[in-house]
Amino acid sequence: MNPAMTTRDANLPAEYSAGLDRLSLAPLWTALHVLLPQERVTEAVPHRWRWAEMREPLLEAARLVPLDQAERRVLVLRNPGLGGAYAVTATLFAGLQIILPGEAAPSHHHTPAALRLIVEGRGAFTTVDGVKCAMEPGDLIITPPMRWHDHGHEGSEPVIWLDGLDIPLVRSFEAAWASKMRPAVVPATAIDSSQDEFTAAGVVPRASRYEDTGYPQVRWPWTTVRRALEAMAAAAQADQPVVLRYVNPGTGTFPLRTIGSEAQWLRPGEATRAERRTASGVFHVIEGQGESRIGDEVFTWERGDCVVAPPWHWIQHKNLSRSAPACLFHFNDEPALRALGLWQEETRS
Ligand code: 1HN
Repeated sequence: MNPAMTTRDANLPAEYSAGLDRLSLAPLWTALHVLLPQERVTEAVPHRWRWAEMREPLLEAARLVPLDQAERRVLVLRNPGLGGAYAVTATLFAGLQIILPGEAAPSHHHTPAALRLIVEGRGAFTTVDGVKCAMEPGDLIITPPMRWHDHGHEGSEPVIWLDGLDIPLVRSFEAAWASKMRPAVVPATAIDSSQDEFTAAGVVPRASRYEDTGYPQVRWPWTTVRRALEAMAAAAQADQPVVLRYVNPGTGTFPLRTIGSEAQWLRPGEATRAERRTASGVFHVIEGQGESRIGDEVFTWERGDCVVAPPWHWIQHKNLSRSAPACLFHFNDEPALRALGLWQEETRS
């Protein structure tokens, strides 16, 4: 916790201090150590949200709140250290969204970047600039800044996904803005058209049939990513972590400018070496059972759980199964930190 900021120097004449106040001026010397502490401090704390405790309240929200009224039916993961802010870390937002068969969440666009990681259910889709993206458990879909998007559902069971956005970061620039909602658009094709150009690693279309928005790929199916992780795990040395980064296939760099995403495969019994980074982020369990140490806290986890890691906390994961792999999805603010010259990482030897 930050100590309170003092703008008054008790050693100064009261009249002088009052004069500064009137001029909207303040001495820096009373606040410098708070603005620039000598150790990294975070108000965000490590925390875990259990899927087993979130699922019912989400289904209940779907019974209680009509989508016409909510527009987006989301329960927000609020970091207990951030004083009730709609934020999971100082820069990131996380929430779980539920949509029922036959519902349509209207179309809009906004300055914050967003991603979705599908947690449960089949038959829903997100339309990004007219491109229909099927939502299957474990899939990643991005909706980049200012790209129109809506959600629909043609299936027969509730669909729930994790939303990750950079809203707190964008709000700190006072740059958060969204268009008015419009009715959901009819996608350009009746079936998923997100996978017709980037279907294999190492090859890209010489000419795309899509408009160049800077975001050539918006959906990464879990079946593809899981297969890649499994192949990598089979070939990797036992002491090498098995982690894949989601990238823009045209540039090989982060698909969004502010939010990075990774998928990690933990072999049976594997424990990772502790790492710390200046990035903050959220881990989400796609499959398996294990535990993560974040700073001084240890959280056990299973499928659907979310764990938040504040910046510069030592992070270590363990797969507690002796026979099955575990898969973690992770999103973070690494691209934003890199762009600002603030990226740093360490691995404990
Ligand atoms: C938003 O637009 C979506 O489009 C989800 O599904 C979550 C959280 C805050 C602000 C906008 C969506 C959001 C959001």
